[in-house]
Amino acid sequence: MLKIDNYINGELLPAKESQYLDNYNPATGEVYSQVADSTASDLDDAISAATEAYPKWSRSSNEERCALLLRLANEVAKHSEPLAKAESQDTGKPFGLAMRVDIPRAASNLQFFAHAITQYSSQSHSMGDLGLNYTLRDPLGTVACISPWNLPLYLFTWKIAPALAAGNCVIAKPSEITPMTAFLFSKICHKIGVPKGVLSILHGSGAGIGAKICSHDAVKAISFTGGTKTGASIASEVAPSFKKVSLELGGKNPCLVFADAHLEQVAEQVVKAAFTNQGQICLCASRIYVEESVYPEFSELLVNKVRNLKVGDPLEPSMDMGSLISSSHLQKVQSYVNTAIAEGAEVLVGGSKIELGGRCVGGSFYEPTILANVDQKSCVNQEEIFGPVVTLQSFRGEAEALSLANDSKYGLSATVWSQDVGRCHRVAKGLEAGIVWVNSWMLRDLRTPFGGYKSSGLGREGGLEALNFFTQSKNVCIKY
Ligand code: TXE
Repeated sequence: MLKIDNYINGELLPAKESQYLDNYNPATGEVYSQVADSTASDLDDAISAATEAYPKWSRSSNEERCALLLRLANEVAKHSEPLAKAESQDTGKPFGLAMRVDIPRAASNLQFFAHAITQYSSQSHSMGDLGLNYTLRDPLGTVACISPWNLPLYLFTWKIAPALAAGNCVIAKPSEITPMTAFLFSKICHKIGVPKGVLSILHGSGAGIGAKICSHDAVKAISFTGGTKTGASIASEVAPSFKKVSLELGGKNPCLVFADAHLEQVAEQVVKAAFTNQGQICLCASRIYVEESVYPEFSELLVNKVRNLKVGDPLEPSMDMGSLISSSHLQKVQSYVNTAIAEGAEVLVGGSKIELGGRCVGGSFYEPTILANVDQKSCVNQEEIFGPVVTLQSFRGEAEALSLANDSKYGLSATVWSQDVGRCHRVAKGLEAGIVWVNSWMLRDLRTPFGGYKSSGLGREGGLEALNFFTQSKNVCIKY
């Protein structure tokens, strides 16, 4: 059976203590590979390699780092098909989605920061005849990039690219649930000759090697994406060490549909926003609020479109949705639906596991689900389900729409659908969310700051914010 090894000091190496975890294909329920469960001794080797590589790498030119990242981007693009297949096998998402979104975005993450670093500038402040100040931005040293299972290579490169571009050495840990694309990426790094020690990819459990990476003295910053609980535990663990921490956490994202929206088109878009990747994207819309006057019409439109979604074998090109990430995650999703029903909610569509035959007989497939009459304060409306389950309710006027949308401990993203320009600006201003889409969803400009309000995270990724996170500034003041 294929073993997914670590990438340390430019080499693909087995876990030193030969510990491996089973790696499942969630669409079939079968173990299809084994992933290294790294220990402290693997980490020591990665840290030593990074420490040795840092002096030369941190002094390399922006142009050198740009060229390396562009070579990585080109190789990722050239290997889109095997990477997309691996992504689909690891996550259960449709192969077509990985080909259309995940892998191209992984390549564009690398490209974006390759170019961004060549335009990265700092400031100077003149004090007239008295003197001059100028700001230098230096890399931090060895940094940690820890990514989750839902968009494996997409979020892995989203962190690694700016960290490397800024001149840091990186220790990256992908989710132990979806390690395959990171493994194939490490083979690409080996092939193109990423300088030894500049990037290490350590596999293994979060509570195990993940925690060890974060708490290691040599690690100067942590860029983390994952659950809010995990983010909180990492932040509390490392607080005494004054490491920089960026946390991209969960969301419970509202979607506001006003009466003047083009309801047919918006219903189409809301289905995408709610059920892409089986609803396992932190930016997915999970609370749909519809202006009362059009609630009956819109809910019928939405239910009919969701009924037509095809759920099945992720390798089938015609599939809209594949498998959830695991059977335990499916049980978590089902538990929320059961709670909603017990509280008196109405299941407008979905609500059950899908049993498939053939190679997917052991898979974790779940019906896209819309729940109505869910109390605003119910855990179903307040907690992140992270699956293909949305709630649907009406509102009267902008004030109530905002009050409902903002009634959450999360504040990651929000979507607003209306043809009234003034209203769109007013509502966007009033939403407590780090990312607001108006008449669109997931339209991304990588230059923009990315991150959440409230319990959705700490810090910002994307664009210059990411380069600022992975550098430290020094102000030099010279008296004439
Ligand atoms: O995240 P975890 P998981 C949410 C979503 C999901 C929940 C858990 O609700 O159900 O988080 O998902 C590593 N020190 N999101 O299990 O456990 C772990 O190995 C260091 C939203 O994926 O937080 C993995 O690599 N590392 C999110 C990564 O952290 C630790 C996307 C994420 O694992 C660690 C994914 C520790 N103590 C899930 N514990 C988003 N915002 O997109 C775990 N890890």
